[in-house]
Amino acid sequence: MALQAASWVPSTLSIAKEGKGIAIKETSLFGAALPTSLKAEFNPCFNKELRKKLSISPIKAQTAAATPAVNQSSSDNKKTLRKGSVIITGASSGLGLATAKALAETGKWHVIMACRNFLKAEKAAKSVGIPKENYTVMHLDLASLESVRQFVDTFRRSGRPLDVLVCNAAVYLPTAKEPTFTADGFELSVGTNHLGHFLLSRLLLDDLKQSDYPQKRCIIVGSITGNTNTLAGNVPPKANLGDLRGLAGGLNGVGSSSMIDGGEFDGAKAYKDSKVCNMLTMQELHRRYHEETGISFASLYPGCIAETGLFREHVPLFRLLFPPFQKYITKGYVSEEEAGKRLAQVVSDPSLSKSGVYWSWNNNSSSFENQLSKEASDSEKARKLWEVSEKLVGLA
Ligand code: LMG
Ligand code: NDP
Ligand code: PMR
Repeated sequence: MALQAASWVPSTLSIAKEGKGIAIKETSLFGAALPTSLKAEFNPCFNKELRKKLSISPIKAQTAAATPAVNQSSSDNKKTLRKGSVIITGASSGLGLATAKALAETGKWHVIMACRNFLKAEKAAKSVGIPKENYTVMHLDLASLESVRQFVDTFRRSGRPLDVLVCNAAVYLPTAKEPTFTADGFELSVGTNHLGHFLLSRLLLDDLKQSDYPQKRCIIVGSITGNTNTLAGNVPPKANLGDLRGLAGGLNGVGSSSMIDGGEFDGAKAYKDSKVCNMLTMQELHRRYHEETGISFASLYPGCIAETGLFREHVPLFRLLFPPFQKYITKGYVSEEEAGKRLAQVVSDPSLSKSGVYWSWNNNSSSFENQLSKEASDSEKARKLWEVSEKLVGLA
């Protein structure tokens, strides 16, 4: 079992060298053995894919970027890397904001905060002390495909290069009894978390391709709760995309179900399903574009950031008990600051440049390549998801 929060993992988990995956000798929770059904499914095809290539991408000569990646300092002839340019969706709170802060503080990154609430994002940036010259807020509402297209236009008109895209924003509606919908009529959690980001990343691929930055990356935030090879992923309701019949029907709750698998609406399940879509999309992007473009695609589980805005719709008792539960019982808790540093590593650390990887951290905060669940690494499902999603967002 690949326990992604890994608080009780280090003693039982050994991470083999490059590409050999993760070998679990024995795993238990509070001393009780976990069922074998929870063990990580070892997927040789996926691992082969991961092994295929280290993604230190070839540095190609480029002409389109606004600023050259390497500035020649005339005085001492020393080569310095220009500031990287990174778009982070949902950077107005939680993980996105903490990542923006961590990157901007280094002075090496200009962060484009792609947010639905312009004023909130400005205030958030100021409140955490991000230097003015290191960020720009641009409006993006992922719950509207038109807004996604407008954002891409605005970004292009800004003349900034795009070196890294971070698809981070998400909504979680665990207490909703009835589905709500995006401007285009998709169930809100999958519409925002998956379809909005799917269109965004597809449109911005061209911009990433044109970047002359040494390492260009596209990161989609995943989660442990979408992975049924973990304990957290087995807390009901479990993620399951089924045969994607609801998604193929448009997720509109009218002619078809509002759930991807065609079932009854369940807000917690819709969120977990959307995270599976995020992780599948990252792998499909990797298969289709990594070799050709040199872009590295990655996903991650940053740890349980139990106090973010993600839980704003949950019952107050949950919001009260969840942080101590994660801190003292599961030990999967991480602060926003720590989680932000982890995502910032995936953005900029040269040692995390491998493509097609789902990153996690152990309780010493060292990163490792984690194993996705069977469904979240199913390449046939990833292909089907890609094709259905393309139709829904108007790309096919
Ligand atoms: C459902 O809520 C929603 O109803 C549904 O719509 C959907 O959204 C779903 O998955 C999403 O959630 C269920 C949720 C709400 O209840 C739970 O699943 C409980 C989990 C809540 C986690 C808090 C546990 C509290 C533990 C106490 C922590 C104190 C820490 C102190 C530190 C001690 C140091 C030693 O329920 C609630 O929000 C109310 C929660 C009421 C919980 C009652 C407490 C029971 C105590 C249980 C102990 C927990 C141990 C868990 C171990 C599990 C082992 C397998
Ligand atoms: P937050 O709610 O704090 O942050 C979510 C961000 O997404 C907010 O900035 C929010 O904007 C933005 N957002 C929501 N809807 C839209 C939209 N339609 N258009 C644009 N932006 C939108 O939650 P987290 O920081 O916890 O979540 C960030 C990511 O981390 C998510 O992908 C989540 O799935 C993932 N994650 C979180 C974990 C956790 O324990 N918290 C664990 C694992 C993964 P606004 O400020 O306007 O509401
Ligand atoms: Mg979970 C290994 C222990 C572990 C971890 C790392 C998480 C992470 N959770 C764990 C265990 C448990 N959770 C257990 C044993 C329970 C039953 C008591 C439990 C319950 C629970 C609930 C009700 N957990 C939750 C919820 C939520 O509503 C959150 C959710 O599922 O959102 C989709 C959640 C989470 N648990 C996590 C993480 C990271 C979440 C936040 C969701 C996410 O971002 O994916």
